[in-house]
Amino acid sequence: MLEIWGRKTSSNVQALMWAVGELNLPFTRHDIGHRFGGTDTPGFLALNPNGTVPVLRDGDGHTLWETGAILRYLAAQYGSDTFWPVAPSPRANVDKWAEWAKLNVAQTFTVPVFWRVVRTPADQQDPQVIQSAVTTLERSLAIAEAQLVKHDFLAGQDFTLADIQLGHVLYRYYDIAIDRAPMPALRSYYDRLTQRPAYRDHVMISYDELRA
Ligand SMILES: N[C@@H](CCC(=O)N[C@@H](CS)C(=O)NCC(=O)O)C(=O)O
Repeated sequence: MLEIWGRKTSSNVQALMWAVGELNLPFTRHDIGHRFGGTDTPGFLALNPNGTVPVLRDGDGHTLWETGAILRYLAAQYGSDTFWPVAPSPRANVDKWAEWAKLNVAQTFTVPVFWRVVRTPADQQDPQVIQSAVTTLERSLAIAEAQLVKHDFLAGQDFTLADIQLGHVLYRYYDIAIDRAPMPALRSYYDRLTQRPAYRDHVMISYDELRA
C-alpha cells in the first residue's frame, strides 16, 4: 500500500496521483501543505527535510520525495514496458521527454504563469510580465506540438511517464484566463487526456482555494 503526503491541489501531487491512478495502485493520502499546513513539523521534516509535498512511502520501503524520482520509482516498480520501457535506450527516450517537460514546461508554467495569474491579487498583476512568461512557456509547448503532430503521445505512440510530466500542466494552462497561441495537436492531445478517468480524478480539480 502506498502512503502519500500532499494536498490534492499541488501540481506535483497531481502528477504523482495521476500516475497512481493510471497504474491502479491502492493508496492512502494525507492532506498536507498550503491551507492544511503540516510541512514544518518535526515529524514531516523527518520525512522530507525540504518541507515540501509530495512524499511517498511504499510499504516498508524508503521514504521518497522529489516528484520526478517518485514517478520513476512507481514506473519502474509497477509500470508496463510501454509506460516505462525496461531497455535502456527506449527508456532514455521516455526519460528525456519526462525530464524536459518537468524543467521546460512545468517550471516555466507554475510559478511564472499560474502563480502570477491565479495566486496574485488582480491589482498586483502585470499583464506584460504575464504575457512575456506565456511566450517563454509557449516556446517549449511548440516543441511538444511538433512531437504531437508526429504521434499521439509526447515520447511516441504510447502513453508514458513523459505524458504525466507534460499533461498534468495542461489542465491549468487551458483553464486560466490567458491568451494562448494556437497549437492544434497539443489541444487535441489535451482533449484526449481529459477522457482518461485518472486525469479527471486527480488533475482536473478546482484550484479555487489557491486564488489570491
Ligand atoms: N522539487 C520538488 C518541489 C516540491 C514543491 O515545491 N511542492 C510544493 C507544492 S507543488 C509545496 O510543497 N508547496 C508548499 C505547500 O504546499 O505548502 C518536487 O518536484 O517534488
